Amino acid sequence: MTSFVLATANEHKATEMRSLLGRLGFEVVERPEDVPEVEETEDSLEGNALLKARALVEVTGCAAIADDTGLFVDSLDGAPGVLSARYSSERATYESNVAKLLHEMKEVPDSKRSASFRTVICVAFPDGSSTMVEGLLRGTITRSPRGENGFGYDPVFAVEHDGPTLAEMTAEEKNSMSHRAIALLALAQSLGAR
Ligand code: ITT
Repeated sequence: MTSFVLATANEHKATEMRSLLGRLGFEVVERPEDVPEVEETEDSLEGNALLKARALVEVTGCAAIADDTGLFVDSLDGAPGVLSARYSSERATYESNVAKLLHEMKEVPDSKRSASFRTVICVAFPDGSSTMVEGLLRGTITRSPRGENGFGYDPVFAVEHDGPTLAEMTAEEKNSMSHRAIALLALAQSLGAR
């Protein structure tokens, strides 16, 4: 069984990845607690995913898997994008990021509220090689937060206009169609062909 050290320090992302990777037949090794958080200094999801995966390979000597995700809003020219975690400030919370997003979009009509979640998954191996895949989920930004599940921007992201937000879905429902699920399926296919 292929096993990876999980590079994320975000427990919400880690929970989704454990469940999705387990279903695809991968074994997940927990990130050692004493590994410092990697600063995301690159200006692309690909660059940051590679940084995070390589940092864990260096520390553990094992294959590592990292996810870098952003929300790209069309009417905001792709913002918050790569800066999704720190959109409202360096000490941002999920709530402050969502509040800033809704504020920036208050004049944007329903017909122009399209957005995408994009996840880049990178697996880095001890021999220096790496594999990168992506998953894209299109949807729209709602006018106010709805739902208690999920995390981050889930309460304001609906896949279908007037449909439930990702935070109104169960974990199983989100995992059956999310950007992260699509990326991990692509990873399983890519590693199968390796
Ligand atoms: P690590 O770098 O340690 O993995 P992070 O929280 O910085 O954790 P990202 O840079 O990948 O992770 O994600 C940026 C932000 O995007 C994250 O803090 C959330 O606010 C948001 N986000 C990521 N995945 C999401 C999802 O599935 N649903 C909603 N929001 C998400």
